Amino acid sequence: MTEEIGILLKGVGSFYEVLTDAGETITCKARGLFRKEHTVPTVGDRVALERQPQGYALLTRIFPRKNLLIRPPVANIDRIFLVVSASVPEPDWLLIDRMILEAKRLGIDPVPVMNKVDTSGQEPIDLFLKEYREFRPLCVSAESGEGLDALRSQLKGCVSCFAGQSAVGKSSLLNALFPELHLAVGDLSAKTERGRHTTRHAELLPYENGAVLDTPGFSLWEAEPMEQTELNKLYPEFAYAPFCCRYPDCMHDTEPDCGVKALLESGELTAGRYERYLRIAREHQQRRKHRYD
Ligand SMILES: Nc1nc2c(ncn2[C@@H]2O[C@H](COP(=O)(O)OP(=O)(O)O)[C@@H](O)[C@H]2O)c(=O)[nH]1
Ligand SMILES: [Mg+2]
Ligand SMILES: [Zn+2]
Repeated sequence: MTEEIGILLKGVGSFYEVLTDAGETITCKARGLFRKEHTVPTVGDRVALERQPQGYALLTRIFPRKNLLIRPPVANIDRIFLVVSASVPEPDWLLIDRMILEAKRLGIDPVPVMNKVDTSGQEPIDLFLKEYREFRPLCVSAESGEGLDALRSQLKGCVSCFAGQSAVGKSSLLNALFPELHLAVGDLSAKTERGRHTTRHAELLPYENGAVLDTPGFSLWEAEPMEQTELNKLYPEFAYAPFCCRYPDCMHDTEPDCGVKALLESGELTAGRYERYLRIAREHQQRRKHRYD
């Protein structure tokens, strides 16, 4: 039997739907061995399957995962859209900055998205574009359709998902991209969505050589404390410092000869992004100190 390779789109009971690299959707049953190995086939898994002369195809192998998110369970995410609102609710930028760091550590490409640009003036948009320019930020409106083509082009060829605070318009954006979804939107949807999560697992929607998770709702996942040198690498804008910091593990706080402080003084780095950075850096410093408590 020849093996075919594909991506696991969804699980329904003990059946799994796999989109093969040849573009066919095939319903499979899992090989009994997975249960013995305590391996749970997960949405997003790269899998091998073998068609059977009779009955369902068999899932025979799960390839090693690049990453695994647990709420909802999904493997091998390439890109995460971090959605904020241009008006209400007021963005929690600290949350966005933390999620950018966590995403990068997991090998996920974070793309900040400002939705509801139809409801705001230019000022919050300009600041957003400046602060997140290293992350190819997108400005969109689920309502007017503005910017959706740019968002669509970022969905191509990768496995992506949406995250962000409640009511920023994640469900509205998914509905705009996939009109057949009919996700509940608005105040009432908060409850509906929660109910939905308990009754049904997330699934991937195929989209132009890629796929999008139909369920937004990642909260912040727990981060291991980081070394300062690692944190420095996760701020791409620090690479533009006019000169290197005197210390390689510079926290860019009160140290002398700090290239990052020079960026701040020149206005290249905004006060907001810097202050949030410092707060995160101090937290990691504290957590490193108490790591073995
Ligand atoms: N004006 C405007 N309202 C929007 C936009 N996107 C979403 N909304 C509204 O914002 C509210 C929350 O949207 P929803 O998609 O449920 O947010 P979620 O909690 O992130 O999934 C709803 O009342 C939507 O109609 C937008 O682009 N413009
Ligand atoms: Mg929603
Ligand atoms: Zn420094």
